[in-house]
Amino acid sequence: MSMDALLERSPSADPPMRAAEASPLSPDLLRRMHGYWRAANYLSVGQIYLRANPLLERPLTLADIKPRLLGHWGTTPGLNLLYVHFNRLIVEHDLDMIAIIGPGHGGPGIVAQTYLEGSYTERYPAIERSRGGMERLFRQFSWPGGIPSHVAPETPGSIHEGGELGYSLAHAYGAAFDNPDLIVACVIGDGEAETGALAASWHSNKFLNPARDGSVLPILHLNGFKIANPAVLARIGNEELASLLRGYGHEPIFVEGDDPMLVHQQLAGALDTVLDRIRTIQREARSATSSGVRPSWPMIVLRTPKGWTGPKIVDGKPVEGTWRAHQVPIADFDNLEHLVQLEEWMRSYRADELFDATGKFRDEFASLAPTGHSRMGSNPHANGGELMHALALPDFRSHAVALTAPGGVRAAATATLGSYLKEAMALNLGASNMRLFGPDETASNRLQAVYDVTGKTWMAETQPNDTDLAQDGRVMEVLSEHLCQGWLEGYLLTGRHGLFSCYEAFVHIVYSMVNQHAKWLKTTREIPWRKPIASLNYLLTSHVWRQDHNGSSHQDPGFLDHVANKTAEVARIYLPPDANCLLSVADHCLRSRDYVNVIVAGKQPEWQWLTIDEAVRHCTIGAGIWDWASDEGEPDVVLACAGDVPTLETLAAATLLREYVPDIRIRVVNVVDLMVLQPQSEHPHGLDDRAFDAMFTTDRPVIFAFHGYPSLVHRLAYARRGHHNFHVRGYKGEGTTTTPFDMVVMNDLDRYRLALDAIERVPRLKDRVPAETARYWAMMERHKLYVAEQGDDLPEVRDWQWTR
Ligand SMILES: Cc1ncc(C[n+]2csc(CCOP(=O)(O)OP(=O)(O)O)c2C)c(N)n1
Repeated sequence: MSMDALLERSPSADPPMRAAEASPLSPDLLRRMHGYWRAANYLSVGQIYLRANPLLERPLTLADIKPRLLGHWGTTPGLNLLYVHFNRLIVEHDLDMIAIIGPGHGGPGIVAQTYLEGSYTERYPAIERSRGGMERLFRQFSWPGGIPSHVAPETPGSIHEGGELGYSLAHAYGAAFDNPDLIVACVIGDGEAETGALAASWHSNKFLNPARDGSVLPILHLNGFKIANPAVLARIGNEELASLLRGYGHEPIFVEGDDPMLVHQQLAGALDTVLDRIRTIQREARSATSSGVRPSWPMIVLRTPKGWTGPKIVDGKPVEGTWRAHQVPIADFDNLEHLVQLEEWMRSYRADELFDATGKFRDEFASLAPTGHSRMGSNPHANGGELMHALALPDFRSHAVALTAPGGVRAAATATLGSYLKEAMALNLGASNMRLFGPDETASNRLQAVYDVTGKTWMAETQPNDTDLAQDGRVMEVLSEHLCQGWLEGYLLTGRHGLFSCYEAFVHIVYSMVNQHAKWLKTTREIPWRKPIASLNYLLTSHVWRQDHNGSSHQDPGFLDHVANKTAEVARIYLPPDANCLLSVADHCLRSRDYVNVIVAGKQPEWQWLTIDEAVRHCTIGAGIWDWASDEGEPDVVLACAGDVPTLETLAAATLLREYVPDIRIRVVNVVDLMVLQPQSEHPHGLDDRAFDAMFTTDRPVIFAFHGYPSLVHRLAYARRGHHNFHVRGYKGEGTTTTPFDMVVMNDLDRYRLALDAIERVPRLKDRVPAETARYWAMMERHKLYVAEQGDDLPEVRDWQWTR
């Protein structure tokens, strides 16, 4: 097919393209591939049902059946079919290919396939390719202490769990970026395709550059049903579906049927066509005369029955080809008819033709599989740590803000980071292993310096006034937090590095995705063959305290609570108080492995507190007493803070307190690494009790100004000796379009409130409380009036500067 034909998007009136009726598979190859598929289906059913008698050497008895039947059959035969056909393609064309399985609940299929190809036994030697090994393979599935029912981290060749549907295609693109020779086959469930994340993911093809990236081969698996309902895309007719997919920039080829022999031929032909098109697209894009025009990428729509080859009718109700096939089609073995039916089903695969008497997969079928790293279960891209190289990172000190005294200069933290990221990006251009991800906010978040060295990836149309768009850019901007997260996860899981910068309030959109990634990391730490990968780094900016102009929709710091719930092995939260601390923290995070790092930092010009050397020391410990802001000796009160705006308010409160009560003794403690608050027994970053008590005291009031919801500080510090003295101020859900200072006032995090909090809690100042309370309310009145009339903060607040 010519490139012109490829580039020309088909008018929607064109009939959907069906796979040719030719027979690319020779009779012998067809027979062997069909045998391979039967073997995989047999092993899948065996895993769901059997604890013994794996080769059915004697009639099944109830004792052979697992007491709890857990697993998903419905999607599995389709996955098995595709895997066998991918294998043929890999072998015939010497492909570097991995598969992402969207319906990850089809775990038994992928486990069976990696077992048949030998990858599984190499990772888990006890699961031998023998009768005993097969029995253990069956027994361990969905068994306490065994393996999960999904395509889990434990499954060789997987970078995608699939338990939570929606992220397969985004992961696939993340894996393909900067892997020019890799083909990422991605099976998408027709139910999964209804999710928002998956629906957005089709647009990923506008960000995939065929000249430097690999390819993604989406296969929409129309088995027609979900758990209990038909799937939308299976019921809109081929023409409408083809129009939809073409609208997304794909040219679909339909493979449809329920006669295995015909479907094998059709699918093989479709895959040959698709591969041919992918290669044509890549050849053109990589040629000196490339048009640079975005191609229409091929894809396959596979319409086969759900639960194909399984029982057709159970208890008088249709099962194959219906939603009833979704999980365990035959259950309840009190009914002995069911035992007979299961045995008939399993025997229909004729396992004795496929496995020899010792349980070994017969060579005539086994030899169809690729070998070595070509096997999808052994492809190193799916164990990204094996391929990962550390980033070349610049000396962050050379980007530091120069400071002669605390509070002597203002700087924008994220812009400072931007200059560091620019250099980091430049240093790794050659390695092509670093990207920056963001939902249309990189410049808004002040990281635009990176555009000096790389543009924003863009394969769609351009206009003369566009700026910084580039087909080979390394900044990934798309207005979908799901896509940013999914792409980055796929990129990290295949051994590369990145950072996701996001408005703090909208990162909540990916709550569920970070859950799944954190669980993946936690599990992989326990799997010896899974090598560490680069951490998932978030830079949350445009944060709650500086979203005064956008109002309450843009104000919510709760992502910290969410991440703090994740396992201590994985979760890290940093609140650098100034630009130099941000540099130190970001450099640390980019070097770290297997964590979810959340960094919160503002983008507005703010007062700077620490020199770069002080910042490094401070961030290394994670928290510290700021001597320059503190009085010597035992304090009357500890003013603690975490976050840039709370730090500013705390220091301003210290100034006020010294003005109100000249002999007051204040200690200022700043927390960068939030997890220092937890006891060491709960988190590896926790300060040991003695250091914690020495810092916060055990008997003085601690007024803690916190960036996020106050309850989080209490949660983390509740077991500390002095916790009952902690009085935490933070976001309490008050917000609107107002001034920056009014935002902190609305949430009682302002300097005047913090100062009054301190006076109220220092016993020797008890008598002053009524007068100070009156002063506070007078101040609040003045503030509110000024803000309402002038539309700006009081000059003494706006122009406040640290002096001591
Ligand atoms: C986000 C999400 N919502 C709901 C579920 C529960 N669930 C598991 S499987 C399934 C149906 C999946 O249908 P489809 O993607 O078509 O897969 P298949 O039919 O091939 O099993 C549902 C709703 C889930 N796993 N993830």
